Amino acid sequence: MDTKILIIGACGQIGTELTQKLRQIYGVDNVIASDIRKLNIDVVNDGIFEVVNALDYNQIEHLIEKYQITDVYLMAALLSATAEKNPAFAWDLNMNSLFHVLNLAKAGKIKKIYWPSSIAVFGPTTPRDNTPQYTIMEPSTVYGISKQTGERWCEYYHTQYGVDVRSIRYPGLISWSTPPGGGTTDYAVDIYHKAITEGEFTSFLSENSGLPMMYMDDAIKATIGIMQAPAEQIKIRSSYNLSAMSFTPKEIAAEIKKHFPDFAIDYAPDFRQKIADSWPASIDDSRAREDWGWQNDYNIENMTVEMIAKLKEHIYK
Ligand code: AKB
Repeated sequence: MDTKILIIGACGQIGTELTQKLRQIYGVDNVIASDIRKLNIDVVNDGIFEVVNALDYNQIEHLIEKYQITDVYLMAALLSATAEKNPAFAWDLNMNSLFHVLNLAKAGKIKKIYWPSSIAVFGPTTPRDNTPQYTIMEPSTVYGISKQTGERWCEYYHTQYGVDVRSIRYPGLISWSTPPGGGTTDYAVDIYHKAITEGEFTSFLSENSGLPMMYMDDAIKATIGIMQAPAEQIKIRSSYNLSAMSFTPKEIAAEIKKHFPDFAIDYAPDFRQKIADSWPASIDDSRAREDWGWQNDYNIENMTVEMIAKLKEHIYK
């Protein structure tokens, strides 16, 4: 049976780039993008698009039957900062959308699921540096609690019902083409825009607040890589640690200064500082490297070169 893909949450930060890449690989007719609303953006206009509420089991089931979907990428979620403002809805969306696709796979209606987890599964009692795959996990955000719980359910559905579900714990993601949506790591995208447009930036995290980060091209490569790997190579069915680089606001500002010597940064930490303080500063992703061959292409230097070049070429022409 040919691969037929449904992406739920296709208009979000990861969804937009993931959808375009999957369309290139599998063909426009084999990739169905969906989201809660229809925006006038490329991901909607360039291929098949359906409006779907990730909380509506029947709507998802209908799309799966209509298009004979084999693989679902469930990208709809409330991220860390937004979730703290609306914990009940965050819990509802992040958990029940996952249950819907897990149950559809259990019922034999789809073959494979991709579900994103996050470094937010870790908490203040987790070792902060080079955080291992298996360690203390006491998340203190509603987003982190939902992701950790989701991981447990993924592993449970795999062990008990044979569901082929695959997952990655994303670090902060940085992209020139899509804006982030309500996360604690969002400053690392905004800083590039402000460096070009204003020459200065106020960070909502303090200068030495180190966090794991990744360029979006690497995140897309990892997402498709884990989904294309033979099932027997995916030995962890909760979620894999994944890493590319780690930096503080001060370090990324220094990197940007290499390109804009007059760039200035100051710091005004807000409620997101507490969230950042509870997360790892760096991640040990050796299991992803060993099991299914993960390798990153980008570090802080080549990502910064590319971010500035692409923003100037496409956004601030
Ligand atoms: C967030 O900051 O909430 C996300 C994440 C690390 O999962 N970018």
